[in-house]
Amino acid sequence: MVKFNEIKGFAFDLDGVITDTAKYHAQAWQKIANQVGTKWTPQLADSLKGISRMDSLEMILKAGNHENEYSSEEKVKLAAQKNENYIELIKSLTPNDILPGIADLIKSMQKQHYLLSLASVSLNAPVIMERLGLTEAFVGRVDPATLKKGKPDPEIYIKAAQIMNLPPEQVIGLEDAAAGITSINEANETSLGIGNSQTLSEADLIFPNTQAVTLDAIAEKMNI
Ligand code: B16
Ligand code: MG
Repeated sequence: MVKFNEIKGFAFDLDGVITDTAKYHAQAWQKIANQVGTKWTPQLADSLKGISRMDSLEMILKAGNHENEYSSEEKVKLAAQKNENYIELIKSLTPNDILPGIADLIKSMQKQHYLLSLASVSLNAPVIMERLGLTEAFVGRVDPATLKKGKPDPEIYIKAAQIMNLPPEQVIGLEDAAAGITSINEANETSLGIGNSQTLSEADLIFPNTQAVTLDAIAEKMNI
């Protein structure tokens, strides 16, 4: 693992790291699952974290063996319907919805002149970042519409480093989902996982929750 003093930038996942939009994604998808007749389970909800909208729909259909029952057009309509449900739910987001410790972490990074970029596959990321009051803190974000492949492919984290003009070795990627950790590792960045140490066992650094992530704690883990 690289030493902490080589790090110059951080690439943030959004859902599960900066804010808990997962609960809104789950609510919105549950309606679609009911509609297509797929049983909604916490495991299914978990497996959709970090997965793009259309890929999530495919997984929901597959979980109920309905993958061959819908045309491409019908799938696009179902995904659009999910997004309408979701947009309704995120209307009430405010800076109070930033996960514990993350606003302070971002402030301390800015103070120490680290660069920050956003590596979210969510097409709704710009409006969410605006509502959280965080847009200005980031030098930029990867536009998920430009990606050939979503997480776990490394493309999104490679682009997140390029946005900061940094080589991947100087970047730490922060993620709550296993697919995201794989993406960071394959991009040759240092992976920081937030959550369950079993699910995130591939991460270079693991923190149990967002509150535990501070620059000091990261430095301590990397310099041993
Ligand atoms: P949208 P992340 C991901 O966000 C979510 O974890 C995932 O559940 C969602 O399906 C995906 O964004 C796409 O979101 O429908 O808004 O484009 O973790 O990459 O920040
Ligand atoms: Mg996430």
